[in-house]
This record gives sequence, C-alpha cells and structure tokens, in this order.
Amino acid sequence: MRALGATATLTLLAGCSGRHNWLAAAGEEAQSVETLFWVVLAGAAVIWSLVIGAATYAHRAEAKPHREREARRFIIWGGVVLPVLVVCGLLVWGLLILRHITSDDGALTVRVDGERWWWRVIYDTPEGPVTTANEIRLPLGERTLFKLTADDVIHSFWVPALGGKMDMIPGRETTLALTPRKLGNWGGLCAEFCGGAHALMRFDAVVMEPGAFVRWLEQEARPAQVAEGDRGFAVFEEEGCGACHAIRGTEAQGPVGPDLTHLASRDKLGAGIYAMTPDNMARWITDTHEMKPDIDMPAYPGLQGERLDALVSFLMSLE
Ligand code: HEC
Ligand SMILES: [Cu+2]
Repeated sequence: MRALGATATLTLLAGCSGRHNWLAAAGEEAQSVETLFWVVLAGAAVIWSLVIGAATYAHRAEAKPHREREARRFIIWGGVVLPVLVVCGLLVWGLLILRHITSDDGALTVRVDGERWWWRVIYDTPEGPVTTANEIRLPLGERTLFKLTADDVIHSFWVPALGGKMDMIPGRETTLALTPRKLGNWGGLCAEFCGGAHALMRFDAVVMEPGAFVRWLEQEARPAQVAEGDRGFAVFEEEGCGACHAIRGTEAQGPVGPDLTHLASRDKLGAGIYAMTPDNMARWITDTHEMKPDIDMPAYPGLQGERLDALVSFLMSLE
C-alpha cells in the first residue's frame, strides 16, 4: 500500500515536470495563479498547525470550566469572523485574477476553435484573418487575447506553463489572455473530456521573439507555393483530400479538417502528438486510425509506392 502511494505521488510529480509545468510559470497569468496557490498553501499550513495545536492542547490540558462569555467570543471570532474574512479575501483575489486574465484587451487577437480532436487557429490581422491549426505562436512579452469557442462538444484550452485553463463552449465565446515571459515551446492540451481521442488533443504553444513572430505570421498569411503539375498535389486532388482540407492558393478549400497551407512549418503532426517527419506523414495517411483512433479522417491503406511518396513529399514541402 505504501509502495503504491509512493508510486502514485512520484507519477503525479513527474506529470508536473517539463513543458507542462504550471508550477514553473513562464507567463504573467500563470504566475498570478501560481502565487495565489502558494499563498493558499502556506495559509492552509498555518491554519492547520493552529487547529492541530489547539486540539493537542485541549487533549493534554487539564479540563477546567470556562466562562460562558469567553467561550462564545472565541467561537465567534475564531469560528465565524476569521474564516469568513479569509474566504472572502481569497474570493476577491481570485475574482481579480479572473477579471485580468479574461479582460477583452490584447495587442493581438487569436481565435481558437475546438474541434474533435484538433484546434482550428485564426489570427486576426489588419490585413484579414490568417487560418492555421494545431500550433499557436506568441510574441514574447506581449499580451495576446484568445477568443475561444467549440464546434460541437465542450473542450478546454490549457497551456499550463502560460496561464489558466478556459472552457470552449459551442455557441459561446469565452476569452483568455496570455502574456508569455519566457521563450520556448510550451505544451498545450485539452483539459475537458471530449470523446475518443481527447487525450491526443494537444498542441504546441511556441513563444518567439516579437520580430521573428511577425516574420512567421507574414509567411503564414501567404498562399502555398505549389508548382505547376506537381505530382503529389495531383494525388492529393485525385484522392479527394481537398474535400476536407484547405490549401490556400489552390482549389482545395475543404473546411472539415485542419488547414494544410503551411503544414510542414508546424513542429508536430496530428494535433501535437507526432514529430513532423515523412515516415509519420506516410503512416498518418495509410494507418490513420492506428495513429489516432476515432478521428474523422478516412484511412487510405490502398495508397502505396510512388503515389504515396509523391503525396508525402508534397505535404512536407508545404512550409
Ligand atoms: C472526411 C474528411 C477528411 C478527408 C477526406 C481527409 N482528411 Fe485529413 N484530416 C481530417 C481531420 C478531421 C483531421 C484532424 C484529425 C485529428 O487530429 O483529430 C485530419 C488531419 C490531417 C492531417 C494532420 C494535420 C495536422 O495539423 O497535423 C494531415 C496531414 C491530413 N489530414 C492529410 C490528409 C490527406 C493527405 C488526405 C487525402 C489522402 C486527407 N487528409 C483526407 C479530415 C479529412
Ligand atoms: Cu477536447
């Protein structure tokens, strides 16, 4: 039993390490939640010690009668006034944090739509919306406002190292701001059970220098460069991939699956779960449901040899 407890604790602690660690805040909003957590923990430790101390004292001390008024005063101050003050104080503090992290301002606005089981990401720029998927890039030190919604079931948007989580609700828009303070590739995930591939619904939140971010967004806004008569693109069209996927600058405009215009510029494939390599890409197309169960993309086991190779190199060229 004790071994089991120790294992469970170790597993829990291991889950808190690395790029999903909310106790190593890399952003302003995560920092405010972390501070609140440590203050509550320290306060709870003090109150717990006082209560246990009082109980021990009561147990050990010689029983003697107290005056009625004194006893009542002790109960009113210690049992009513103090807890009410502590809880109200924490409530106000928590509400202030909530108001700050959901308030409708930010240098940059990004709309994220939770789909089963991936993320549609739209950057609102003065030149118009820029659509991408499954990866979010943020400029260091700037406040970015996320407008969140969902397609058909509830999801929850969470980048532990950068900020608190926020539900994504169909038919409603919720907001969340993130102000990253450290460069890096921070992990994001869906924190609300949403069905079969819920645990595989992840993304990268990449924090970049502001200059590099602007260049990335400009590149992301451009249409894809598809060479005239590209063999891989021909296969893409023949197989009907364009019915579900969009590649801006081509006839493929399908809105069902992730936008593939700059697919190969993403670090990961399949909503944050596989490295973006040609091998994984080929398996994604032929063994789709072994790679990610339950997804709404059909597998193409019949696609092999030269046609598969051409399709994979075409997709890997979509930088
Ligand atoms: C019926 C619609 C549909 C068709 C047809 C379809 N896909 Fe998909 N595809 C999806 C959906 C939905 C996802 C997202 C799955 C997930 O991660 O939950 C997806 C994901 C992908 C991804 C991963 C994208 C990313 O951001 O990592 C690639 C690559 C891809 N599809 C390529 C193709 C290719 C190539 C074809 C044609 C051979 C194709 N798809 C046909 C619906 C479709
Ligand atoms: Cu989800």
